[in-house]
Amino acid sequence: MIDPTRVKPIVLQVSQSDLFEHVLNDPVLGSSIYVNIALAGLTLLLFASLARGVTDPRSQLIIVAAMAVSAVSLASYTGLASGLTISIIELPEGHALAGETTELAHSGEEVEGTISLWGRYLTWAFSTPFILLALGLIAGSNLTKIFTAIVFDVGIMVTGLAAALTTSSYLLRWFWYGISCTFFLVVVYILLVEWPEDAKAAGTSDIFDTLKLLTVVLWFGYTIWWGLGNEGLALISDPGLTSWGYSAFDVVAKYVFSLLVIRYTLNNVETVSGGTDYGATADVVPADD
Ligand code: RET
Repeated sequence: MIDPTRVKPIVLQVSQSDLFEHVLNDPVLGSSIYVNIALAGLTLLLFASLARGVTDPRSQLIIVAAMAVSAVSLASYTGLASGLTISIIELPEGHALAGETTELAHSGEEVEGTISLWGRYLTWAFSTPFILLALGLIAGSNLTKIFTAIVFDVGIMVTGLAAALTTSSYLLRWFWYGISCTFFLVVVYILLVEWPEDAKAAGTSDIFDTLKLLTVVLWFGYTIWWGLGNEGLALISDPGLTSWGYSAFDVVAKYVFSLLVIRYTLNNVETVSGGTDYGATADVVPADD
């Protein structure tokens, strides 16, 4: 006979506090989030102190773009840590984790469904445009190409969010993924074909080629990781490990990237500069203090 005291209760509803407590009590999942909150905060302070003396408006714009990546990241990971941008979702039939339950780390209760850190994809729609803005400015590219890269980039993230949250059909999850990858190819084309030409003309090829390589390799990494992780084929089925993969990519794609951008800008203000009236909206040159 089944001993009723040993059967774990299945709860149907989880609250935001449950998800907050779950993250807090799951060391792998929790650390993948908390480490990034700390890094985002520290890099923000570091970048602000490094950039204190910069007065050239175009250099400032590049630095602000790089700093905005850390600022969005701080908000993004805080959303995940608080349980605000996490849900338990029931994956559709056909998915390797369909019918799975999740044991809540703080209470031991079982919930039907698996955990989705969907806030990641949402906030990438706000952080990655700043990465592309910094890259496009360093390459000396024009507004049309920067705008195109950013529009398709936001498209990648929003359709990626849709892929993660679609629970009605397994096929449709991959259909969204396919749309997202198609948008990604547009961004890859700009990064590998358009901007290197612009960077050559701007005399910034050295740094641009390094940043381009770092970005393309890591961005493919995110794309493949989604396919392998708990939301895709679930070859890596643990949400904590899947989350750590993204967190590790983030360290290089955001913080190392921004550090390289800011260091280059600080050391090459003359190359990067567009003059003191860059971006001015009137004929009067604004004061820089
Ligand atoms: C998803 C899944 C759907 C297909 C593709 C993806 C690509 C994501 C990328 C993310 C980059 C994130 C960065 C974050 C830094 O803040 C959404 C995983 C193509 C490229 C750089």
